[in-house]
Amino acid sequence: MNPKVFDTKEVQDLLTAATNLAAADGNARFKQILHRLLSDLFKAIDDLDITPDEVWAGVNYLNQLGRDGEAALLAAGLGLEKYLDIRMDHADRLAGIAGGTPRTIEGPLYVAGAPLREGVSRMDIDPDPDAGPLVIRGVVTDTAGKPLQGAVVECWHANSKGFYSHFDPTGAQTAFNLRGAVKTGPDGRYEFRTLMPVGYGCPPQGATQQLLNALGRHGNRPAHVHFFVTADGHRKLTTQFNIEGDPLIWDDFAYATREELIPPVVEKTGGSALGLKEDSYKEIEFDFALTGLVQGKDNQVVHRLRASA
Ligand code: MBD
Ligand code: FE
Repeated sequence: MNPKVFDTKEVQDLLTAATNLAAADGNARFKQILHRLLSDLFKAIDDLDITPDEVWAGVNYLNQLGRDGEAALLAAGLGLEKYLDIRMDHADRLAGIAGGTPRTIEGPLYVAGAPLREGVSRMDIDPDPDAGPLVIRGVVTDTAGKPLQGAVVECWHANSKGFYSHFDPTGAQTAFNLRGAVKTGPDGRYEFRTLMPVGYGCPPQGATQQLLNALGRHGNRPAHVHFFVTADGHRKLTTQFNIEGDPLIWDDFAYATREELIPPVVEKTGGSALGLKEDSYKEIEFDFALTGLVQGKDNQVVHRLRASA
């Protein structure tokens, strides 16, 4: 038995009533979106003969997802966040915007409020015996290669366990460990002195991993470092780079890897003079090129709920 009722007047009237589509009250944009999404859900139930048990399993899953606070994590894992990037990339292509450092997803683990330093920031506050020193440095430019003074580079990444401060399930990290912000001088240069991160894994008991298990997927990311880069007169860049050589580099559960975002890791000595925990350290040079405003506006600023400390 697979009753087809979606196209009946009764069901279409129900969708119109549930989203208050015929009335002037409420938010018109919200009503339009919800009507479409609810219609697509109803249609899928009809087409796939989704059972009541399956519907209630899904409803219950949403409750669990909320209790776990993982809706934004699931959005990354389902490729929804990557999809928004694909659309912004395409919008840029259509607008003839080129030459900037490629964007990639923000992810759910940014925390606002890291102390802003001039030129250089030491990001590792807590000891992490399993992580070696890492220097990340480069220059912020416009798309013509001109260094940008007064640009702000924000950086955040995981520790040697793949955990981020503020979200660490072991409670081991202090506020803003492995989180930094630097303002560039006239040379446009920024530098972060930190520790080598390890890839993130979804909480094994969480709702996101539960869903991934049902898909036969893992919930891991290769080692990576996140950035926001802002400068007057330019669009905010949200990006990451990957640590080259990570076995998961092309098997990221959040689909954030891009060819242009895998800089070489170089072995260096002289870390003691920089105050690093060992004289031997790794260095990643990574320059950021920012695109200009579009008709005077930053059309790629994303508003979303973010943690702050
Ligand atoms: C991360 O560290 C991350 O960057 C993303 C996108 C999702 C989960 C954890
Ligand atoms: Fe991350």
